[in-house]
Amino acid sequence: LATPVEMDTDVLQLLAKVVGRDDLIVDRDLMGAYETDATGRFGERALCIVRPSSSDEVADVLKVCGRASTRVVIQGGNTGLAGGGVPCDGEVVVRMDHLNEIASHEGDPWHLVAGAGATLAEVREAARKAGLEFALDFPARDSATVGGMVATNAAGPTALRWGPMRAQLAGLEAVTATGAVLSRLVPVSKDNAGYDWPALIAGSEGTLAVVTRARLRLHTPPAARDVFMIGAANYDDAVGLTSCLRSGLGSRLEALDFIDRPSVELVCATRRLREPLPATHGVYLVGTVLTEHEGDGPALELLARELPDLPDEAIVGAVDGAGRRRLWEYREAINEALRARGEVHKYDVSLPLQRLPSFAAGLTEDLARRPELAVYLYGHLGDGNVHVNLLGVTGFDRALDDLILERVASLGGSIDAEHGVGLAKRDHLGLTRTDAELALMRDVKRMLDPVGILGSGRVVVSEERP
Ligand code: 2HG
Ligand code: ZN
Repeated sequence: LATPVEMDTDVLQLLAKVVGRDDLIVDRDLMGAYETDATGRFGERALCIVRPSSSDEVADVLKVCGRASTRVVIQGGNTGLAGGGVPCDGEVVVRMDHLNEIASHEGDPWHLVAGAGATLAEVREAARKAGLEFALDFPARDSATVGGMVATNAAGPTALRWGPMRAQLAGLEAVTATGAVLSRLVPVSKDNAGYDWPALIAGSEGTLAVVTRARLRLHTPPAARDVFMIGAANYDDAVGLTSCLRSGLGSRLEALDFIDRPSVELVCATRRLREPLPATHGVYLVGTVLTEHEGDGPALELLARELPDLPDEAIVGAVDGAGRRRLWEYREAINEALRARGEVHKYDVSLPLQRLPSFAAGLTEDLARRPELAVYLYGHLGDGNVHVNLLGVTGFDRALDDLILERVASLGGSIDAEHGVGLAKRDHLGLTRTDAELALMRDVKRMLDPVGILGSGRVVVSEERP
């Protein structure tokens, strides 16, 4: 019988044959960059890093690993926050950066086909060059990749108007754990022939198949995009304003995020920014309004009409590029400002909008018993999506996870909104999924990945686990 070391040597040799020596990294120093994620909380020692250059090479990598029962984790831009894209001990990390081709004019002018390794910024730029737009955008745009975005069903502020990554998919190519290349990239917009497997792979966080290419929908750029910031006294007022804005602006409201007072203070201090509004407020709303056609009328005037009782000093608007960026900076700069202060403990959750005030109040009450923690709340208000960020937590804290996620579940929310379950929340999946749903997920996982090599232990834990 081969010893584990001999088996690993065999696997490494076979992988080198598939991807070529230059795209197999085994040097411990070079591997370090791929072994931890952006939170610094997840990641262990990898067996090696491989960088395939085609879907067929991905398939061959998986076949080699499957035969040896060697586990694999798929990594895009490594911007994940839930531990879904970094290795557990001894896993092969499959980096997708070589599959970064972007092709426009692929049979439908309102689509482009992007390789899994293309970044969000590259997709946005390719769309712009075609005179069109890709709907999603968020701060990790220069690193986050198409494959990772499909795998996590990524979203961000503009998902309010356009839906998350799954809604941007007009087609997908993916490789199953057993090495079958599944391709549905034909340029048709309506296709109901059989089960919608691309929709299943989107959001499966690298546990069912490896995304290799995606056909993405584009849209015509709006005539104008205006940005506003509104100060609200508290979460009740913020929710009231959200309802007014959503019903008054309809599909013209592209994004509506919120920032709590501590996050505004943090960003102002870190970036040396002025207060965004003349007075201070408990909660800040920042949003984007579209003018789709020239004749639609100025967006900020429409907005002011919807909110006649709002005092002038509680709202500012921006219609030029620099002004728009300045207002969104208060929101986009929070993650980096937090990271500069130390290890950040994150929960990405969603709540029915009306329950958001109870959630925030309950959290304050719960965390009053943990005065060493600093709490920052922000997120995508229109979608009821809250990013709970905590400074002062050391390592893993199961009691804290339970406290926060059980509160979310008790209010009818979801323990995961857009970042993924990964390793971070796999043990809490049952809080907002029934036993029957979990059993279905395990069945699907077993069927698509019978040996259990793909992203093993993430998202849904097999029953055998103690
Ligand atoms: C955002 O909305 C991202 O900025 C990251 O989803 C949020 O780091 C976070 O908690
Ligand atoms: Zn977000």
